[in-house]
Amino acid sequence: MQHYCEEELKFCQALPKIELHAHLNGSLRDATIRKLAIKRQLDPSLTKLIEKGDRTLSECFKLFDVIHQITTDHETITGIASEVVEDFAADNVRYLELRTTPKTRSEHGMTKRSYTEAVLKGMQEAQGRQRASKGRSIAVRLLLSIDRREDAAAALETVQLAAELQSRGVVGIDLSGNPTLGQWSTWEPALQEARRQGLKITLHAAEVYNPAETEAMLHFRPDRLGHMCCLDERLEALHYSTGIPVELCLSSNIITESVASYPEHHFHPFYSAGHPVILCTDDSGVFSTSLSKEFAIAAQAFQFSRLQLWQISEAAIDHTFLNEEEKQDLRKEFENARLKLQAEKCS
Ligand code: 6MZ
Repeated sequence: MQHYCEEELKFCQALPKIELHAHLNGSLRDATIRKLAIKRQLDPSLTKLIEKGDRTLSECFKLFDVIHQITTDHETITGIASEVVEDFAADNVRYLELRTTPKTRSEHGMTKRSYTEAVLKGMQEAQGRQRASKGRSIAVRLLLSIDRREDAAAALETVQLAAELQSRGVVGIDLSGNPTLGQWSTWEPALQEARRQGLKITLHAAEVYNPAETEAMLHFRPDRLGHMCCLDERLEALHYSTGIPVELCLSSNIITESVASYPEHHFHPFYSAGHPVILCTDDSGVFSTSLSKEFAIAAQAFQFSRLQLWQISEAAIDHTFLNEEEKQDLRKEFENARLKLQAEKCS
């Protein structure tokens, strides 16, 4: 069943957009995954997992482990980073904060640093091609993710790497991974260090019901939160009182069954309460979506007008991890896009 209308999708494609929650290895094109699976002679039983369809949250994490088996070397990492940036640019995303978990793979001579440099290389190549083709420009920054399977030392290594690479476009730290694993106390010291180093912080929170952890995360006061699906009344009130912006991913939460249906998604109550919300894709490849589709789905589920869609898109600029001057540049870009669309309508 399609949860959006084609006419609205066209409008959403024309809308300039900001993507703030996209995982690199979750954003791979289907065709790329298949090609890499063949090249790496992936076990056919694992290939089955790649076939699209609804998948629970735990199946999703199994799928990420499979994708990680086929995106192992530096060249592939650079290639997928470049392709993902191009896909967001083609969807009229003007600013992308891509996130990825730095990986150590001794068999490929890969360290967390060399992995991250391979990603940065791919991002730069795509941006260079975009500028050369005089296509739509896309600005990109990188967040380094701590996987919940990692211990305190590994988390700190990622934070130190991010701090060293700030001048190369790394702007923050994300905490993600299977929400049923690990303990908040393991990563908190590394996240405190990230804050001391001037990095921004976003946390996957309440993707499953875990009130003690969600409360600790809210008290930590990250710059942004992701998901916030499973809150009781007390936590919801605490969350509202913090004013921390939330990255919300409709398709991801529905497909993984964290939320029952689109109209019941918490995007709408958060938005209606005036709490800052940002529409994001999460894993556009794994969930067969795009940011334009997420906007079109929101339009249908919550009966948003085109003006509201535009306002939601533009408001995301405030919540990027850019400095004030860079945010101002993006606002100007949105204004130019608005004038261009109006002129096209009148001609
Ligand atoms: C939590 C998620 C996620 O880092 O290898 N990831 N973590 N919840 C989600 N909701 C569905 N989707 C993706 O990209 C894949 C990794 O991102 C995290 C997981 O740790 C996954 O292994 P990278 O580029």
